Amino acid sequence: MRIGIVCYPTVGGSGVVATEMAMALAERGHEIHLLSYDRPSRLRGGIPGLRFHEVAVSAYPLFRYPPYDLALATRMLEVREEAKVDLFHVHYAIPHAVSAYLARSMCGGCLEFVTTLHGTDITVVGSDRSYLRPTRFALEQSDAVTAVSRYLADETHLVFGTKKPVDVIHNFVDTDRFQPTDHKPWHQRGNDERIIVHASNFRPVKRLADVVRAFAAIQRELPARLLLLGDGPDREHALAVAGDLGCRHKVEHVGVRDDLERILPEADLFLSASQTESFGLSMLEAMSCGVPCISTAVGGVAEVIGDTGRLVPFADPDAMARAAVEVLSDADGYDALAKAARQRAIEHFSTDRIVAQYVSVYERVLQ
Ligand code: GMT
Repeated sequence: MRIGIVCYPTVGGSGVVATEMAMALAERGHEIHLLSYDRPSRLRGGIPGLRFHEVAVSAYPLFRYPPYDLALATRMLEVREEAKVDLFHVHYAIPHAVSAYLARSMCGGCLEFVTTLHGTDITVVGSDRSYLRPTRFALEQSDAVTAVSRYLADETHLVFGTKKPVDVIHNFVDTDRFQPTDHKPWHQRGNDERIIVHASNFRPVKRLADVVRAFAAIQRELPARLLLLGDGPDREHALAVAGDLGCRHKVEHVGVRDDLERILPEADLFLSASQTESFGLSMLEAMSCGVPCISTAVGGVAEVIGDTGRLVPFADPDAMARAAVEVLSDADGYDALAKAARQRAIEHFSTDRIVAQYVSVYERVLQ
């Protein structure tokens, strides 16, 4: 198939999923055209059958907000004409699904498109009504809609009041790239300091300060160090909280890294304190490395970690700390969880399994 994939290029999960999809499809013999306003950070060069098309948005003094959605619709049409793509797959509804609808209307219905919902494209419109109507319209016009969790599919019906069928296709992980190394777990190391990790874009929804509060309580009970992977608006606040709680010297801000597969296997535990999380891709990457997760019980997280980690109430760092201390104090229980996490990633979320589900949606649309 010839497929156009549209995504955000940034470190956010939807861009990661779309880019990994593009590479996986190209490696399976499909011709892939990836469209975005910048080169996605996960995109590796030199993959035969995969081309990146930049969407340029011209600045003009009159435009306080340059109309990216129009530039994208135009670029989609150009790619359709040049490369004869069979269909477009847009990741994140706002504004990509609207641009796809516009491109299709401009060519008299010459193209099909599939929209994948990732999270805040639905949950944000629940609170910001200015995006609701065009997004609902574009979803209803999509040839197929998928969501990355059952939770998000249900939320879509609730927020939009639409009956549009939504296929649930979970996110996936490259279980060969993200795999355990010969790094030993805490109880087999000479130094029994537990390595705890968190990875995100440090936006308010991630509640980074709650991760730090939980860590502060953990390290009062056990020797531990916290690695913060990523960056974003809440970094300084969270580090200040670590200072206030007297554990700043045990918290390391590692920053944005593109070699997570090297760092995650060195961790003993992953913490997530999100307020909402439709899936939680970085938790899946940790699980694939054999790292158990403790997360707030929100959104679609239970669908990801199942019984291979622990879920705690939202905004309760003490409960998170208690769960972590329990997990990090029982060597046998810990090993069983780590093994189960890796096994779950392989059985339910492998690239082969999930990419095949998307391909069957494409085939259905193109019938
Ligand atoms: O909403 C965001 O945080 C951004 C969004 C994205 O596009 O990067 O993340 C969402 O999509 C990810 C990939 O499907 C999911 O793993 C995240 O759980 C989801 N984030 C939220 O729901 C908050």
